[in-house]
Amino acid sequence: MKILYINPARLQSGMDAVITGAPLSLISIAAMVPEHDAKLFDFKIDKFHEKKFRSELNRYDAVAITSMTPQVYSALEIAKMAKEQGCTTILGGYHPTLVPEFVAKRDYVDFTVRGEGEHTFKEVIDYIDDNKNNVSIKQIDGISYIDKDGKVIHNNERQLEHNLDNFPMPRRDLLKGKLYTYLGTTTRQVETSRGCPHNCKFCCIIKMWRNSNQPTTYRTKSISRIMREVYDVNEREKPDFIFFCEDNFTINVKRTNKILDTIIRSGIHSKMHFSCQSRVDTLYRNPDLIEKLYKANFRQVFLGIESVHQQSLDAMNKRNTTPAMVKQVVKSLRDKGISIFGGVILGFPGETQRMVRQNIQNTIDLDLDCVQFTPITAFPGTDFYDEMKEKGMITTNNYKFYDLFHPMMRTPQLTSKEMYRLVAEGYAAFYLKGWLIRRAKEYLNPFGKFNWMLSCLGRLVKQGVLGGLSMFYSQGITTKVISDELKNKEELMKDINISFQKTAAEKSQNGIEPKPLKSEKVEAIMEKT
Ligand code: B12
Ligand code: SF4
Repeated sequence: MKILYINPARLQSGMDAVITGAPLSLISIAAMVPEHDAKLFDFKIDKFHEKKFRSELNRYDAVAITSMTPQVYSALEIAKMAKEQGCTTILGGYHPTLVPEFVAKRDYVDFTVRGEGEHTFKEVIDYIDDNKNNVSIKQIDGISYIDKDGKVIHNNERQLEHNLDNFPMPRRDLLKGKLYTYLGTTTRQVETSRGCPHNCKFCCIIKMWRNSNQPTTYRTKSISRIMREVYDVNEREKPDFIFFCEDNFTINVKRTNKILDTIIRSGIHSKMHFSCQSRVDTLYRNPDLIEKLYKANFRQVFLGIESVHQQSLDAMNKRNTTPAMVKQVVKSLRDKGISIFGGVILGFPGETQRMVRQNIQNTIDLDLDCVQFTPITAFPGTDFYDEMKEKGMITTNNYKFYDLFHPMMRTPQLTSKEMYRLVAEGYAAFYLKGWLIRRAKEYLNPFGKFNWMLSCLGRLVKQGVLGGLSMFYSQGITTKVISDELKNKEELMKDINISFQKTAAEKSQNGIEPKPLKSEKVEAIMEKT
């Protein structure tokens, strides 16, 4: 059989302007059916001409399309086109998992795959391919489809694979010739674990990687498997960076240390840089980890900073994080020459316009290398979404706007229009008021801590700076949108400074220690097993 794997269109706004990540989802499921012909069409990279694309579709028996929530209309459009050209259509990924009905009810989608894709995809392909195993469609766990009476059927859920090492290596050969970049650097993703033991209010990871009879699921690959993947990427593609792409690479500190030690011992870190996503509380409690990350040539860390307001952090279920910890961790990382891409959530319920502006100003003061300001977003399929819907806070059902750039909800304090204005204000104040000069001074200094940037500076400027700026201008983001309130820093931050210092002082005076992390309990459990 011939299978075309499809990554849907680029988004107009948000991170897509500065990052083009390879679809690890598609190359992971493709690895499960190596006996079938495979090709990857990536709308973010490959040129699209409808006529040509349709005639290309004629050559395939099946298409496998991935979709996050804001891409879902594009994914459905492609599925419709593929069906018209006679292909069997299979859709999977975040949105089909979180809101399966939305996808499965379309008569041009043959199979909607929910949750972990590998085993389900293989069974679907075997089923389409003359049903060699002679199973009934009802026996394929993890799919939704329309039955012959026109009813949407959701089969039993697919249990997660216990041992991630049992999955074959992703089909990286399918990425050949496509230029995937993060802020201009050639970057490839490697996934070392799935799931997360935390429970941040706004996050959909927990719903994605979970057996419904368990509160949480966290699974890891073995270190030898991770190293095989690192070597495979290096040999094939020699990227500037490998990005350990799971949302929290440092969940289990002992395991993270082992991975870093192995990387250092192997010497592979002299061939490329690494980056990962981590949490402030983990790095705060484990400063040695920052040292070791640096030694292993990690030069970029994605951190969820979220808010300068403790009340928001608490309400987000990030009670273990304080603004003082954020400040400390950011300083420690940057002092070493590790750049930080921070995620900051604007307008969490309870935050007024003034509080949001304080959050923006605090982000500027932290002097992060890059920031993504996200209007508080409730992804459909999460408990947070249900709660916000019940309270009448959801302002649009158009998933196009669920892109972490446009607001999709309001709060008791902010309308969605005000929220959008604040996002624009945040980006303008952060990036258009001296950021470029500050960064250039650091990155262009051949003797400075960030001199590792020099090798990819041209591409960084082209994609990271010019791509980002042109996205801002296309969205009407200029310095004109910065409010007088944000311009008057002293007045704006006067109460923040007090509570900021108070938090730190309180902690040292009272000797208050943050509560043990749930992840540390998980570590203890994992050590025993
Ligand atoms: C790396 C990453 C990116 C990269 C690369 C994206 C890419 N092309 O894959 C970049 C930085 C570009 C990115 C951008 C965005 N991202 Co992103 N990203 C991730 C991250 C951290 C890892 C994704 C990954 O590779 N996982 C590993 C693979 C193997 O898992 P997977 O993709 O889920 O695929 C499995 C299953 O879903 C399923 N499956 C998936 N597709 C298909 C298709 C078929 C046919 C089948 C059968 C099965 C199947 O099988 C796979 C194997 O089990 C996830 C969080 C996470 N931990 O997953 C967020 C995440 C997916 N991103 C998210 C979002 C919102 C975005 C942005 C909208 C943010 C923004 N405003 O810029 C953009 C959208 C970009 C776009 N147009 O594609 C959300 C999605 C939420 C949602 N409900 O859709 C997540 C979950 C982050 C979060 N915590 O909220 N992202
Ligand atoms: S730590 Fe990251 S992945 Fe885990 S629940 Fe929080 S936001 Fe989601």
